[in-house]
Parts: sequence; C-alpha cells; structure tokens
Amino acid sequence: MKIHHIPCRGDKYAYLIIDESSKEAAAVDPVEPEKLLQAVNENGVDLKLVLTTHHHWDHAGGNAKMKLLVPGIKVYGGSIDNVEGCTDKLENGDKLTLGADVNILSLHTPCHTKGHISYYVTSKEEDPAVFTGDTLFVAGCGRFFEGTAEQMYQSLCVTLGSLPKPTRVYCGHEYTVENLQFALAVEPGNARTAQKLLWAQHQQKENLPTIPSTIEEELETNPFMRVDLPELQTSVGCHSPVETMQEIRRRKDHWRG
Ligand code: GBP
Ligand code: ZN
Repeated sequence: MKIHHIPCRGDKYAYLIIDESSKEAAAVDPVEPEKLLQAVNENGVDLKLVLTTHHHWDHAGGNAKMKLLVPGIKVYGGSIDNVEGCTDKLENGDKLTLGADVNILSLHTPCHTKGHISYYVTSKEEDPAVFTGDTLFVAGCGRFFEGTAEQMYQSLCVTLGSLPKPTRVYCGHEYTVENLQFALAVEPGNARTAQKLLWAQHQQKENLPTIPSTIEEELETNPFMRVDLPELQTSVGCHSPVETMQEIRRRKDHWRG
C-alpha cells in the first residue's frame, strides 16, 4: 500500500491510497478533484472509491465533481451524515477492499459531526493507517459541532485509542503547531510535547507536513487522548475523563496562542 498526501486549499489534506499490485486506488476527502486526479494520473492507478470522513464542504465538497469526472466511482460516507454525492452509506464496522491486499474498516467516530467516519486501513507487512478527518488531529481534536464530550471521549479514547500503537494517523487539517502550543499550555511538564513542538515548527518553516503521526505519539502528547490520566484531570480542576474532555475543549475554543 502507498499513501500520498495532497495539500488542498488552506491547511486541508486529501489523500490517495494505492494498492500497488492491482493498481486500484481510493481518495480520502478529495475536495479539489483536479489535484487528486493529477496524482491518480501520475501514479497510473485506477480510482475506484471516494472515502468521505464527514459532510463539511471542505471535505465532501468535491464529491459531486468527482462523480462527473470519474463515471461509476463509488462515494462512501457515514449513513447519518448527509454527505454530498454519497452513493454508498457506511455503518460502523463495514468493510471495503482495494485489490486483494488492502482492507478498509469503517469506524463511526461521532461528535465533530453526527455521522463522522474514520477509515482504518490495513495491508500485509506494514503498519496500519487511520484517516481521522476532523475527529483526531495531530495533538488535537475537532470542535464539538454535533455531539457531546461523552461521544468525543468514546471516539478518541476508546475507538481510536484502541487501535495498535504503530498505526499511522492521517488527519484532515494541518493544525499541528497551534495544537501542540495549546497542548503544552495544558501540560507544561510534558517533555515529548515540547520536543514535538520544536520538530513541528521546523517542519512548518520548511513547508513540510507533520503527518503521519501515530496512535502511540498521540497517546503521549494529545491532551484530548490523555483525559484518563488523574494528574491531567486534577490539573484542570476536573474529576472524570468526560468532564476533562469538556473542559479542555472549552479552553481550546477560547484559546488565543
Ligand atoms: C485554525 O484555523 O487554526 N483552530 C482552527 C480554526 C475544523 S474545519 C478553524 C476551525 O475551527 N477548524 C475546525 C476545527 O474543528 N478545529 C479544531 C480546533 O480549533 O481545535 N469547517 O471547515 C471546520 O470543521 C466547517 C465547515 C465547520 C462547515 C462547520 C461547517 Br457547517
Ligand atoms: Zn469539519
């Protein structure tokens, strides 16, 4: 399996996932269809699927055009998310394949939107990958537009937090520097966060991406994935993981670097 990131307008990432033996490919959130199709042509692959993480225009807004440009393409999205151009609705646990080697598992990760889907992708002999849209960002999470702290706790700390630690994390936006600055304000003593912030600032200066992260790195540095830690709960004046999730999100919503 090969994964290409495709920078789109602003800070957005689309992705192209390729099964090398069959040359079949899937596009994640192709908001700028032409850019995605350029990568498809450069790699000489056959684009079979669109995987939509959620209904916001900056993720699903290229789907209708994609269907015009690639007749017969299947467009997937969460069953309760009202995704533009969706041809095939997904439930939690649904499975898709690319060629013979790449398996894709639909994980319902609600809160940013009600029907948000993350895509867990595995193939033989390499670490898995997960495409987390606007649920999990590097060192952060999406705003709670359509859900509760309880749901984000379930999505981040249970569903995504249970994936194998080496799983590579590919998110929907490049918010890493801002997120790590906030993370360090929440956990000033977290040396790994401090170290990763310096690295992310270097990447930003060189115009390089900060994806992929890994589930292991997120468990070490992402405050929203660390709300089970009693020290973190106490330091923000809370007494439970869900209360801590709510409080950290509230602080981030009002935070000015
Ligand atoms: C920034 O630019 O640095 N902190 C951001 C502000 C995802 S995009 C922009 C922002 O709020 N981004 C959203 C988010 O969840 N950020 C996490 C955070 O700030 O910690 N979007 O484009 C957003 O989902 C959107 C589109 C929202 C349609 C609602 C509708 Br309807
Ligand atoms: Zn969004």
